[in-house]
Amino acid sequence: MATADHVDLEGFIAGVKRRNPGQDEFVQAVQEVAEDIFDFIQDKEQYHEYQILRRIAEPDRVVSFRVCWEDDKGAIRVQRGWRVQNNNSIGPYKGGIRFHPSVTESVLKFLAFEQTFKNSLTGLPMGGGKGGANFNPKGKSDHEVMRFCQSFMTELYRHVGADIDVPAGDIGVGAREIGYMFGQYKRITNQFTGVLTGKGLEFGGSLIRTEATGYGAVYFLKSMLENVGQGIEGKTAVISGSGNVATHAAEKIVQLGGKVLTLSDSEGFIHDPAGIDQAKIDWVKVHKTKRRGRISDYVKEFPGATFHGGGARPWSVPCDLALPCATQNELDGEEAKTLVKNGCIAVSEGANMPTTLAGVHVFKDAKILYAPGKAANAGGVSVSGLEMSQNSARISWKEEQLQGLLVDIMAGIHSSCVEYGGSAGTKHIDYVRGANIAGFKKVADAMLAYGVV
Ligand code: NDP
Ligand code: 2IT
Repeated sequence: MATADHVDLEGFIAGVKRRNPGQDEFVQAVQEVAEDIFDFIQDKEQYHEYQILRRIAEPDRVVSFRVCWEDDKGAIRVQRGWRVQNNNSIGPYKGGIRFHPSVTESVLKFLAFEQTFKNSLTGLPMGGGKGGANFNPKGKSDHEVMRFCQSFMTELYRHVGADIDVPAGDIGVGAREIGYMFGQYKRITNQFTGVLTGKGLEFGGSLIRTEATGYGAVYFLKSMLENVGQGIEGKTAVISGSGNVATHAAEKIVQLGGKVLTLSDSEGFIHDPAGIDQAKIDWVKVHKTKRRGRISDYVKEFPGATFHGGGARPWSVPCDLALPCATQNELDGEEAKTLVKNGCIAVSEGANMPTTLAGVHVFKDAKILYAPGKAANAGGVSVSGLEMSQNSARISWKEEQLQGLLVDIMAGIHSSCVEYGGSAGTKHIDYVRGANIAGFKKVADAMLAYGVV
């Protein structure tokens, strides 16, 4: 084989930018990973020779399709759908589906790229993928959402399968949407297989899948704190988002004796100095999923709280712990500095890439405990992997067993990060570096075994 072309980090990033014009989120995600991987592979010739990172940063394929549906007034609506199949070196493509007006090819490519490393970290056999559409479920009737989901699956079904690519939920895609999509897949193919995860318990879903991402992010936080002789009990937490991940992260913080001060949505955040306890979290869950309401309504129900509108984010509220659980780039460099200045000692990302590159560098430089999403929020996809196993075996595991497996998997990811993120002469763990390298290594070694494909 010809000698590899050893580009440096800057040259590599320039190439990624050139090949993906206007895809800022994708470039950001690749850059964050490349910063660590270039350092790690410096003296590992094979990874250069076989262009491993260059190949992981080029999705296996990106499928884009038209999704037509009819709204309740009889008007024809047209949306764009995608499935990005990033890498299946260690298992079938796996990753969620997002319905949100901000969805673009760049957003889904960044998510599929991140998912490849995240899924590798879980230790389960899953490759990386992500899909979605620029569809806004907010304000739509159930029947409109159903017709959209059916139309979306009418194209997607030919690209997915229990051993090919197994989607799940993400922003704007929860139990309702998964039900409609699974129903349509079954109708078209006449097959009852584990093609989606996050299914209802009546039709092949797994216990604790709903809770797994938020709970897992708190288990990871707990491991980081215990590693420095601390715990969650008595600590204050600021959380963004008020969806699946945020509410379950809040629930686990409360169960472990912490106090949750904030939740948010795209319109702003609520601050409840008395603490958002389990009864209040239950109210938020029902309000967001059943009534499809806004977080601002919280202050009408619980008058001790305040609402901060205009899209305000909660990072100025002093806290010990911060958990961004809404969306990408929701915590910038200035906000990261504010958190550190106010005494925040640990950040655990329930969302995918919620912190900008500038923010990541602030946390790294301040040497606080900082868990990137690909490690901290891997609990959700882990239980999805366990749902796939249960579906293949046509069996349902008990809750206790699944809770134990989730705890074990999150502890395993923490150990991997410590193994690759530690450095001689200091106790500090760089969890970003640890997650990037541990996630990369397994995928890279599988790719080396396959040769050039
Ligand atoms: P949900 O749809 O249940 O909730 C999303 C929450 O984030 C809502 O409160 C929403 O507010 C808010 N949000 C969405 N977009 C924006 C935005 N542009 N600006 C401000 N707030 C916004 O989604 P999830 O809880 O499932 O997902 C949250 C994050 O967690 C995402 O980054 C997702 O990729 C990640 N994740 C999810 C997993 C899962 O299992 N569900 C697994 C791993 C990661 P609003 O109602 O106003 O839109
Ligand atoms: O970002 C994620 O890990 C998810 N949205 C969950 C993916 C999954 O397949 O469960």
